[in-house]
Formats: sequence, C-alpha cells, structure tokens
Amino acid sequence: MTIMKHLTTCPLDCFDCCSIVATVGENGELLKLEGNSEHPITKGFICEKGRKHLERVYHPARLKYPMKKSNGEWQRISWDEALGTISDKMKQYMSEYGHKSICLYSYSGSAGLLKNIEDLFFDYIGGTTKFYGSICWGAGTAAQQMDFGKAMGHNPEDMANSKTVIIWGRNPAETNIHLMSYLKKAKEHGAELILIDPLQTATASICSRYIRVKPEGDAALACAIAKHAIETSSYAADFVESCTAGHKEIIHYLKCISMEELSQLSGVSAEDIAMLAGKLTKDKPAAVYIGYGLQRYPYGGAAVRCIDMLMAITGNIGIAGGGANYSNGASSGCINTNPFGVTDEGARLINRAGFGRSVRTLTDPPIKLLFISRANPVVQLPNTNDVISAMESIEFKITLEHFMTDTAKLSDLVLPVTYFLEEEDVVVPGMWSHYAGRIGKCVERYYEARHELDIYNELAERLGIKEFPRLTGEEWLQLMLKPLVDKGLNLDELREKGFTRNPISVDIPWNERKFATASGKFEMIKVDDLKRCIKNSGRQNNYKYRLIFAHTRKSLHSQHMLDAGEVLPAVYLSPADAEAEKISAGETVELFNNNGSIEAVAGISRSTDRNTMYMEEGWWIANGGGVNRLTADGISDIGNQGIMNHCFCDIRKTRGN
Ligand SMILES: Nc1nc2c(c(=O)[nH]1)N[C@H]1C(S)=C(S)[C@@H](COP(=O)(O)OP(=O)(O)OC[C@H]3O[C@@H](n4cnc5c(=O)[nH]c(N)nc54)[C@H](O)[C@@H]3O)O[C@H]1N2
Ligand SMILES: Nc1nc2c(c(=O)[nH]1)N[C@H]1C(S)=C(S)[C@@H](COP(=O)(O)OP(=O)(O)OC[C@H]3O[C@@H](n4cnc5c(=O)[nH]c(N)nc54)[C@H](O)[C@@H]3O)O[C@H]1N2
Ligand code: SF4
Ligand SMILES: [Mo]
Repeated sequence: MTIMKHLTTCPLDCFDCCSIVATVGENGELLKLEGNSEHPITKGFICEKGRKHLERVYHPARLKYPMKKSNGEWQRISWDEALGTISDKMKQYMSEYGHKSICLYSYSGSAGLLKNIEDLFFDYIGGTTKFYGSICWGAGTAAQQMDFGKAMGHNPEDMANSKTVIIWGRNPAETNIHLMSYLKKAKEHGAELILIDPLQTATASICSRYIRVKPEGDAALACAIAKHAIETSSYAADFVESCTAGHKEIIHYLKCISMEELSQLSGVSAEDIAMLAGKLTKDKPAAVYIGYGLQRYPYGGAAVRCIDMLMAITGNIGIAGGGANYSNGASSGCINTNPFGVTDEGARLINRAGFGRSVRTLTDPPIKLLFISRANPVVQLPNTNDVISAMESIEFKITLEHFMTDTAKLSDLVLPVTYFLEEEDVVVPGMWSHYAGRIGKCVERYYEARHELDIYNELAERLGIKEFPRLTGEEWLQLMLKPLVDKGLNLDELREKGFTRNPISVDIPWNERKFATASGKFEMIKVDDLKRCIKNSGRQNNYKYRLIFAHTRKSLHSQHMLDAGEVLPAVYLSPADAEAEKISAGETVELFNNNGSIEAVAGISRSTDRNTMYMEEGWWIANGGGVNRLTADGISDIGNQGIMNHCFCDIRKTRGN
C-alpha cells in the first residue's frame, strides 16, 4: 500500500459543509485532514473541529464494541446478542403494549443522507412514536416558509454586490467561518458591515458598527426601522404594492405604533434606527444574514417574519446583493428520503422540545423502548432534569454512538457506529452552502463499529419486516438523490471532485418576483400576530438575569466537549453586574431558577450588558455542565421550536468561595 489521498466532506451540522482531503498511510491509517483547495466556498480551509476528526476517529474513549449495562456496570457483548436483545424487546413491547410503545429520537449528529434510513426503518415498523419540532432553527424556517414559501439563501459570492450587510443575531466568527471571508471581501470592496446582537460577539470585530439590541427586541427593532422608512417615504413602494400581500394593514399599523415604544422595547436609540433605515433604503443593495439564536424565543417566528418584512419594505428582496438570508433550504422536498413512498399514518408524534413533559405523561401506551441515534438529548434538549426523569421512566433505551455520552450512559445498550471517515455517503447542506459534498470512505471501520444501515437491515431481518428494502448504501443514495439528479445534479463530478453545485440553489432567490407562497406574493406578517409579539416579547419575570447560550467555535454542540475534562463551564457577566454581585473572575458561582441549577466559573465580559449573562451550550453533565438544566421546555409561536434562549435565572457565589 502507498500513501493515498481521499476526498470527503465534514458531516457536522454546520453552515459550511467543508470539502476535506484525507491522507492515509501505508497501513491504512489516517495521517492528515486538510481542506480541499478546489472547493469554491470552503477553499482549502477547515476549522479546528474539522481537524479534530483525526483525533476523534482514533480517540481512546471511542466505543469499540456493543455494550450492555448490567447491574449498573458496562459489559462488552457480541453484535448477535445486542441485536437479538433489541429485536426480542421490540417484539415483546409491541405485542404487549402496541407499536406506539417503541420510540425513535434522532437529531443532528451527522448530516449524511443515509442516516435518514433510521426514520424510514421506523416507518416500515409502522405506528411507532416519533418526534416533531425543532431545537435548532424551526421558528425561523416556518417564518420564511410563510413569507416566501420557502427559505432560500443567496449564493455566497453574491455578497460582492452588497453595499450594506447586516449580520442579525448570527455569529459567523464562531459558527460559519467561511462566511467571514465573504464578509471581509465585501468590506474591502467598500460595503458597510453592521452587527445587531445583544452580545458584542467576535463577529463585531470585522463590523464597523455594532448595535446592541435587547434580547427579544428584534421584532420591535425591525418594525421601528420599517416605520422610519415608511414615514420618510424612502421605502420601496413599487415593490411593496406589486409583490407583497398584506402590506396595507402592516403599513397602517406601523404608522400608528409609537416610535418611542419601539425604541424602548428594542433598546436601540432613535438615531441608530434612523441610521439603519438609511442604510437599508439608500445604501442599497443591502443583505441581512439572520442567525438562529434570535428565534429560540416564544415569539422567535414573528421576529424573523419582521426582519423579512423589513427587507421587503426596503426593497432588498430578489435583487443582487440583497436578501433575507436565513438558510438555504432550496433542496428541501427535492431529496427523496422515502423512495418507496411508505406511509405511516398511525405514528404518534410528540413535541421534541417538550420531550420530558410529553414522555412522562404518555400513558396510552407509555414509551417502553427508546432508540436514540445521532443525538445527545440529555445535554441538548431543554429542561434537562425533566428529560432525565423521563428517560429514567423508560424501561429499555438503546443509543447508537461513537462515545459514552451522558445520553449513552443513561441507556441500557450502546451500539458503536462507524465514523464518517469509515463510510460512503452524501451531504446536501441546507443551512448556507450551495454545494453538495461526497463523504468518501478513507479508513477501515474501527473495531466492531457498524454503519447504521447494516444495523437496520439486520433488525428488519430479525423482526421479520420483509417490506424493508434490502439495498446497499449506494442504491439508497441513487434513489434519494434522483430528484436532484433529474434537476441537473452532476453525480460524476460529485464522485470525482468530492463536491458539486446543488442545482436547486439559485444565485439570487426571488429575482423573478414570483414567490412560492399560495398567493405568489411575499406575505407580510399579520397585524394580530405582530401585535401579540410586540406586546409579549421580552416580558421580565422574577429572576434578575437573562441567560443567553452561544455556540462555540471549539465544539459542535456537545461533541467536542468530550475533551473538556472536569472543568466547569464559564458564565459571563457584565462588569457592572459582577461588581453589584461582588463576584470576581474565576470564582465559582451557582446559577439557579425553578428548572434547576448548575455551577459555573464566573467570567467578566464587556461584550454583554447589565442583566444579561451568557454561556456556551454543549457542556457535558459528566464534566459538570448541562446548561439545559436551566432552560424551560416551551415552544415558539410557529415552527414548534424550543425556546432555550428565553431563560432567566439568578446567580450566587457557591459556599467554597
Ligand atoms: N463552531 C460551531 N459552529 C456551529 C455550531 C456549533 O455548535 N459550533 N452549531 C451549528 C448549528 S446546529 C447552528 S443552529 C448554527 C447556529 O449559528 P448562529 O445563529 O450563528 O449561532 P447561535 O449561537 O445559535 O446564535 C447567534 C447569536 O444569536 C444571538 N442572540 C441571542 N438572542 C438574541 C436576540 O434576542 N436577538 C438577537 N438579535 N440576537 C440574539 C447570540 O448572542 C449569538 O451571538 O451554528 C452552526 N455552527
Ligand atoms: N441551551 C441550548 N440548547 C441547545 C442549543 C442552544 O443554542 N442552547 N442549540 C440547539 C441546536 S441549534 C441543535 S442543532 C441541537 C443539537 O442537538 P444534538 O444533535 O442532540 O447535539 P450533538 O451534541 O451534536 O449530539 C449529536 C451526537 O451524535 C453523535 N454522532 C455523531 N455522528 C454520528 C453518527 O454518524 N451516527 C450516530 N448514531 N451518532 C453520531 C455524536 O457523537 C453526538 O454525541 O442542540 C440544541 N440545544
Ligand atoms: S465543522 Fe463546519 S467549518 Fe468545521 S470543518 Fe466541519 S463543516 Fe467545516
Ligand atoms: Mo442547530
């Protein structure tokens, strides 16, 4: 064997979808991972998490064998015993309690298309319990579906045409690093970059202006800017009249509402509101890049709808250099994850963000067996304490994993699965990138790890589900990708170069001014929905502090917190709050509210303001984390989205200090 180079794609749930070149040594061992310089967006650069795949694939803590918990101790077992136990348990529960006693929980651990087979496998079992709703981007996605008919993002290259770029509640310096190079280039060409965020994040460093909005103040701010544009007659009246529906009512409402109230609700001064209106109406084209943090609130959907409305009122939709960029869901509905059209109308659906509450209260039948894949719900779902007690009420739990996560630890059986470097698959990203990527097998599988598809095939055999198609991964991929291939996806290029342009993505969405809504027009948010949002957003409660969660550059959610060691997470307070609480940097503190409490190390940061603290999400409970112990399991106005950023708590020093 000689040294080989393989092309693959990072499957993490990230905007960027990096193309990777893997170097494999003479003995088949992975030596190096680098960015593929041929890729037009990720351009030969991968982040530290991308490089860390090298460590993770051979990590000493990686699961090697199926493991079974017996009397609280983990024991290695054979695959035959593991799959035999699972199929026996499934049969037993299904015959005693019915199919609904079997439940699948999966989420965003890996974006490979083949991973979707888990859902299909449960459809073939039929009538089981599954989850709906989002803990990620659901409210904003629903908002853009209502406004445009579909969430579509501009081609990243199109930013070269923008004169103004507003980064609204998004933190690409940590979460979307390749967007940063486009922002820098736009700035070099004279575009003005503005950040709107309650936190002065790392992204602020490349912006010429930073606008501190109050948490949940976005709808009020968008309305204030739109009101200013309307009242100064600088808005895009032609576009509004010919291409939007519901504008008369909204314009009337915006004229009536008080500017002082909007300024007070958003925390943004009248001068800054006027400045932003000027940018959007005069320094056009203007693009906005909307993040996901601002929609993890009770009125998160309305907030995104108001930003969309602002971009429509100022005429920045459907033009080069413009756009209300939230995600790139262009191919949603164009990947056939159910190629044989199996229907599962009997499935029982329960809300994801309300996991604990729903699971504990289901009685007819209760959930007896929970199958978890690509997810770490114990750490990532809101209201951890409730999630844990719900999990404990379930008799048999199986987790498919690479590592013994907090969720795996609570399970009865843990199955080791292959890492993407050991698999063939395809990723068609929906968050930002316009390129599909191929996952190419680089190394042999680790010890006894198995691909999920093999696991489902064998379970189908053992459960006697004859209808479950016994196809190879390649055959499934061909079927899943067929609608995209029919629209021009170049499979040969995908195979050879490791990436290819997604044919459904367009450079400038809506440039023909025909929207995918039922009316064919851009739909303005309804006045009643807006009123409700403005009236209720940002309501304070009994706790002194808001707590915002940030995604960190170091980790994809909980995944890279594996190596954090037993270090407490940090919580950051403004200097004024630290002084008022007599808390110094480095002291151990307790954060608490009626959902729970956690310990953290205090940090003092000028990036936040009084009464708003922030911390990173993803910290393992095993390492003293579990930030979702503090979050509530409410649901947003639209899109069934978890509202983890709507979190309030108090802080005190722990006794040790
Ligand atoms: N390194 C890294 N990259 C990631 C991830 C990761 O875990 N690590 N996660 C990936 C995933 S799954 C996702 S969903 C994306 C998320 O990508 P982003 O949306 O960029 O990140 P978030 O941290 O969710 O939130 C972004 C910002 O929202 C702000 N925010 C919070 N509340 C409000 C508010 O009320 N109004 C406004 N205007 N802003 C507010 C926060 O201060 C934060 O700066 O990142 C992806 N990329
Ligand atoms: N408080 C708070 N909570 C949040 C957020 C927040 O901002 N604040 N962010 C939310 C967001 S945006 C998201 S997307 C969710 C993420 O929620 P999850 O998807 O549950 O989070 P991860 O920590 O990425 O866990 C994924 C797990 O899948 C495993 N895994 C990786 N690849 C594979 C594979 O190929 N097969 C299998 N079977 N397993 C695999 C990983 O080892 C990891 O343990 O969390 C949400 N939770
Ligand atoms: S995590 Fe995102 S930025 Fe990092 S290598 Fe993977 S796709 Fe690229
Ligand atoms: Mo997410």
